[in-house]
Amino acid sequence: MKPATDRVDDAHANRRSRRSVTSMPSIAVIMPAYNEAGRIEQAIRSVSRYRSDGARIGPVIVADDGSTDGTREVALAAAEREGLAIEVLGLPHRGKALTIRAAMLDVASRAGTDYLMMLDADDELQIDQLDRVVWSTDPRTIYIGRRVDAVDGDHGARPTLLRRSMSTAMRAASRLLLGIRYPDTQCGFKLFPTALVTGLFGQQRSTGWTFDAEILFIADRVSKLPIQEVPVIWRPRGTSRVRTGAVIVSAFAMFGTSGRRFLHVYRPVGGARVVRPIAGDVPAALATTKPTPTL
Ligand SMILES: Nc1nc2c(ncn2[C@@H]2O[C@H](COP(=O)(O)OP(=O)(O)OP(=O)(O)O)[C@@H](O)[C@H]2O)c(=O)[nH]1
Ligand SMILES: [Mg+2]
Repeated sequence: MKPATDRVDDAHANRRSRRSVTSMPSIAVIMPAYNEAGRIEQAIRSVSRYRSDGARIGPVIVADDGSTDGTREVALAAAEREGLAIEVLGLPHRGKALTIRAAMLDVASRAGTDYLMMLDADDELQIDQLDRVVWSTDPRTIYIGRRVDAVDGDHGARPTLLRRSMSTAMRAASRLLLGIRYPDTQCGFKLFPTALVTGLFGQQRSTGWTFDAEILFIADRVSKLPIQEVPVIWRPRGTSRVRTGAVIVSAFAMFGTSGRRFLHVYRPVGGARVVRPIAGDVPAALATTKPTPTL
């Protein structure tokens, strides 16, 4: 049996050769970061290396909402060392959900890329796993990471029993209250077509842990947008900062989303009709989709 390092190298090489035959869209990366001085350097390095490898990545934006541990300085220094241009947004401290929302809306209005990627700044979900995406010809497709134990010869860590139980509860709640069936709604590895970001995140009302589920609900159940899951490996780096208590409190917010669901508050984004591409189809231009509602 090959040593673990060789298996990891083989997995990277396999993914790289796959990328050369698929057409990757251009992607702006938004990394939410709060007190990530200890982990963000490695995340910046991974993004930079992937970009130098030929991936269509950039701009790279760190969405910091008031870190007190020098995250901003560490990120800028790491980017300079790597020769990667990054922008650090200094947002008021309002937590991950509202920081992501603010950054997505801001960057969507000026990025000029096909996609906005939301990527955790702790390098636990490495960006080169974008090579696993089978890019659709439908430009409205949303891609969401789904953490798995192993894929393509790559092996990840198994979350603790507590985290698995929390994910199970989250899965059940999203299915019962929102009617969505994605097993890993919380994965910090997601891509949204830039043209749809304002319509989706502009309708986000969740301020806590369940915001991903709200966005997926608007995309899936309200807007019937195509959503593709991407198997990704998760490699923990340090202790998780997700607190059970905060998750339980924030889970109640899903009742709010569910209430808005039944009051028909959410509006479809990007045209409510699903167009399934067939072989030889010319990809539909985003400009031809219905205008997205603004609230
Ligand atoms: N801007 C901002 N980013 C945050 C905040 N809380 C978490 N993040 C970022 O979100 C990403 C994921 O963090 P968390 O979901 O809190 O959890 P984690 O400790 O990585 O937990 P795991 O799910 O176990 O990996 C990291 O890049 C964090 O820095 C916040 O309040 N503001
Ligand atoms: Mg993490």
